[in-house]
Amino acid sequence: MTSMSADPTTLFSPVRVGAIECANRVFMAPLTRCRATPGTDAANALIAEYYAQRASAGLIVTEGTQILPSGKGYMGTPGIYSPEQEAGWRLVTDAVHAKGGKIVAQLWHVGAISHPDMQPGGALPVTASDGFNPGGTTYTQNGKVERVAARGLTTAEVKNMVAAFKHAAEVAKRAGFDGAEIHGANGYLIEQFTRDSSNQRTDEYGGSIENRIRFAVEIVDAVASVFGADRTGIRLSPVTLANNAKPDSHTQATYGALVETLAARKIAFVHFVEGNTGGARDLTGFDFVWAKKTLTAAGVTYVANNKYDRILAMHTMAHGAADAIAFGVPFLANPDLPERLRRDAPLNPPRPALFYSRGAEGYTDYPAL
Ligand code: 8OZ
Repeated sequence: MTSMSADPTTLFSPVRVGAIECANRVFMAPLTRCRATPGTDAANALIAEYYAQRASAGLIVTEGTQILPSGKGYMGTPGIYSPEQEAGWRLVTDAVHAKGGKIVAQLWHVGAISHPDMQPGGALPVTASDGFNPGGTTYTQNGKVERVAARGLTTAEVKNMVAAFKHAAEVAKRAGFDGAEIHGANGYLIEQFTRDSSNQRTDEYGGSIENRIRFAVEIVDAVASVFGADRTGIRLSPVTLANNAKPDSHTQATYGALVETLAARKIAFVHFVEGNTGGARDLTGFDFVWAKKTLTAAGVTYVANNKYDRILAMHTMAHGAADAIAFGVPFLANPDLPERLRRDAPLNPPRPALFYSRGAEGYTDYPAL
């Protein structure tokens, strides 16, 4: 063997993720692309073509899909709660499966990251605690707007939210997905509950670590009741500062307790943003090596993500520090990324101006080798 890319035991060997048989360990990370059909927020033929082009990924995690209208935070993101949306996702899963791929739906609620302009009835966005404002600006149908202070969910509403995640999982299952990834990362609703920097609740969903992780764990159990724990995963970003998220006061203790609970549940996988989402990997505060060992001991797949390139991915696999690597931006411009990495072929450069635009340009027009 003259090239690392020829080694079948690392990035290019099959892996079983819970009950999902994946042909290789080059996974496609969730990527927001804003191409849903206006009005219905449904996936469509163009989105199906985009994912089918990327079906050689060991596993595709879809872009974030809002579980409710109130979970939407950006123009053009797809939903996963209505019959039209179920039909749209069926186009996607059929197209990916026809090419031999595997695909899980990412279930998402943005919480306070939304804006009244995007909320049903112009209501305040919802979050863990009254008055939480992540700050910054967002784009709505009314242009660039400042974020506002969100409204804390009542205890009864939190339970309804867990039920809404379960409903979304049921839609995803009927639409033909191989499983679901719960979006527990990047400063969105679940992370707003997890961190004491955004959760000041006094009910059973706030205060102690056990209480703050309860929302995530109940959602995991709800989704697992639909798909089975062996087709349920979650994405976590213990140290991210995405969406202006402030660190938890005890990152290792909080996320460590969550990881131990997920290990005990024997879910299919935990997908880690190892650093600041889309940015620096040199943030400290969480022991990802410990997480890998803890999850591996329980038979839970560790999916690593954030700024991986070919060399870092191969090195990480060679050292047993991950079971699979999720690539985001590289997959966007390279539909055949696993083959390009295997051959050490050049990568198409991405066109950031078209990440969140509309239509096929910068979306389905990237050539394969
Ligand atoms: C980029 C733009 C909009 C949303 C995330 C779902 O950060 C996102 C997202 C990323 O998880």
